[in-house]
Amino acid sequence: MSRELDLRLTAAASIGREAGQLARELFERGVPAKFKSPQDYVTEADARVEAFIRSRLNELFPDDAVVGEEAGGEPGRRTWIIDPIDGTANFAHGVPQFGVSIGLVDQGRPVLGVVYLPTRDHLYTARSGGGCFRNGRPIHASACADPATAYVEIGYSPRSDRAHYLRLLENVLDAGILVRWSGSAVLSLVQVAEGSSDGYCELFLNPWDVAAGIVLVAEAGGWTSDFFAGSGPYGGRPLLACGAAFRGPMTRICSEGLRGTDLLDPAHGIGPLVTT
Ligand code: LIP
Repeated sequence: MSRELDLRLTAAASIGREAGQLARELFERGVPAKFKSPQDYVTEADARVEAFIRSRLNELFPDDAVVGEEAGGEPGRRTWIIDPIDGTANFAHGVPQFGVSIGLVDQGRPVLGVVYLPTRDHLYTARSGGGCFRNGRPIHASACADPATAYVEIGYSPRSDRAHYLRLLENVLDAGILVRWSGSAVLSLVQVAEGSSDGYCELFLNPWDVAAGIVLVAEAGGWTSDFFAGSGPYGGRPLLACGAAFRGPMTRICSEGLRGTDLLDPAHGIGPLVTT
């Protein structure tokens, strides 16, 4: 298995880098944006980059399933989950904060993650049990354990329940945490993996937003909620991610903010409530 994974990691890293170069060219050239629904952007670049990644994966690993944000797909025993451009709203506004994300889920468990941020030329790679790397150098999640010094990202899209989001935000602010939001789940997750932020929470995410990033965080010594708990969340779910030392405070603060909502149902992978 680890040989097969290593082979896939090498391939995904090279495909991710090439896909990111294409995304960057299209970003610099400028492509028109449309809306899939209010505030949910898509550009011609999303479809082109996804088609490129799909064709390369299909060519190299014809027995693996592929699920992507733009063209969908059916999961299989081993499934590549791809987000061609995460941070599309940033991309569409000329903000150079977006990334290509390629994850691999084997029998329901995420085992490999590659994220490439083309405007920074940062390539993040990890596979189960192998550590996490940025441009080939090991990276580690933060050691922060104190909310009063923590910097955390709280993501939002109109798919999140607004009342739940506001309660969560209020709780996090009350705890003294400094809150920011980059506009890209993938970017938020690599920041947790490299320790440039201490945590990240978003109430509604799709598997392509997180499949790669949660492997990066886990392999960097961080923690995430179990997004892939149960029988395959190919719909939206919440996600919590942070450095291992911040897991207690982060889950307590977020859980308190979400008390009384169905988001703490173990089926979502973030319950039960942690109070330590
Ligand atoms: C977006 C995420 C963002 C989240 C949005 C959306 P896209 O992905 O990165 O963090 O808030 O719901 O999923 O559309 O830019 O690939």
